[in-house]
Amino acid sequence: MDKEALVRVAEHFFPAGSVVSVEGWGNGHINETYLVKLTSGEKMILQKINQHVFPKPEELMENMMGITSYLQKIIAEQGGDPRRETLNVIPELGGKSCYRDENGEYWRVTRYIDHAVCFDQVESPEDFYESARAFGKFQNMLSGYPAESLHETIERFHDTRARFAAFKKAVDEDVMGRAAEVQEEIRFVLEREETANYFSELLEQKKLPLRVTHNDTKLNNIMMDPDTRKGVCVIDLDTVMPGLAMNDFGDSIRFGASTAAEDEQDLSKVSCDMGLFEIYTKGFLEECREKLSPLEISLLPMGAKVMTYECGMRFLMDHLQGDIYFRIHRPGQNLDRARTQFCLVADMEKKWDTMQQIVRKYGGKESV
Ligand code: GN1
Ligand code: MG
Repeated sequence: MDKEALVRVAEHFFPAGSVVSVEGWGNGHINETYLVKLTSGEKMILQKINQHVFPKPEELMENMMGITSYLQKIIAEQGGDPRRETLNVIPELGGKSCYRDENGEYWRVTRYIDHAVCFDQVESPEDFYESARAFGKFQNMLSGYPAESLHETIERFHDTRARFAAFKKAVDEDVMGRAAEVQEEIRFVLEREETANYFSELLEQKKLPLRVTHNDTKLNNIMMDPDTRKGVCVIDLDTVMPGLAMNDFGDSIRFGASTAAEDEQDLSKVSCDMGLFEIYTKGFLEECREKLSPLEISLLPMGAKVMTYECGMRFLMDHLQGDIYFRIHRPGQNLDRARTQFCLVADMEKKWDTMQQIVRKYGGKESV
């Protein structure tokens, strides 16, 4: 989309003449994100919601308005800054939470958070610890939110068993003719069906509670203060829905405790760092331990494994289907991403006892 067209979109949120520039922003794989500068000197974030991924943008915005206003209230009560410590949605000039353009695309604006940065990789263990505290606090703050009022923005998002079935179908269909080249990776997924079923079975047995969870807790979905190095704001709220606490923990480990980038091609660089695993476990449990059951706490390592496995399966499935879901910047990038995830899963399997011990150490006395 050209710059003038983007400015015209932004002018549905701000008076004509007040938009100075609109430029591409951030590293998300799903929505299109832009930074808007205004004549007032203020900055805003403009996003086009990816409707292939989020087919009901209006429901998504209803969730987002509900969650952000709830969080703003709690943050203010706790003496924090509600304009900075959670997202603030700026409605379009007509008062709606988002703007639908003539092509049916949905756009939204949130206030830009000044003096805060996102990391694509952990720079120091302390940063990772602070991100754990921020996600743990997020879990804690939303523990009183009425989960039943939330729409499911992506159906069965972390239903790993359903994703396994979809994966098998994609392998059978092999629409791009790529399956023959990735037999080893396909086998890796198929050999671990019990990992795919693990949480689904416990949910069916009613042993696990559904909580309001973020569902996409990677390190770059949190903004940190570059001076104090503390977490400022949890962002990317599109997938906040009822889910499992272990998955929020696990997705953070998948991304942040890895010693390499998500799309690293040299797999000798990829492993799950136990020092980082420990520091994240400590920070996360310090903030939300009392909200979790002993069973949930004991399943945190399983959350890490399930989320990493699921994500690898999703990347591989997208590779097989022609890269229709995750944005790629070079051919084969989704396959590279899948390979790093499988490498991490295999590494976690080797380090399983250590992961369990670490969780027991921080899990409180009743943890199993
Ligand atoms: C996507 O939007 P982003 O880049 O924060 C994806 C996550 C994956 C992640 C992998 C809605 O997150 O589920 O774990 O990429 N989000 C959605 O990097 O599918
Ligand atoms: Mg993101």
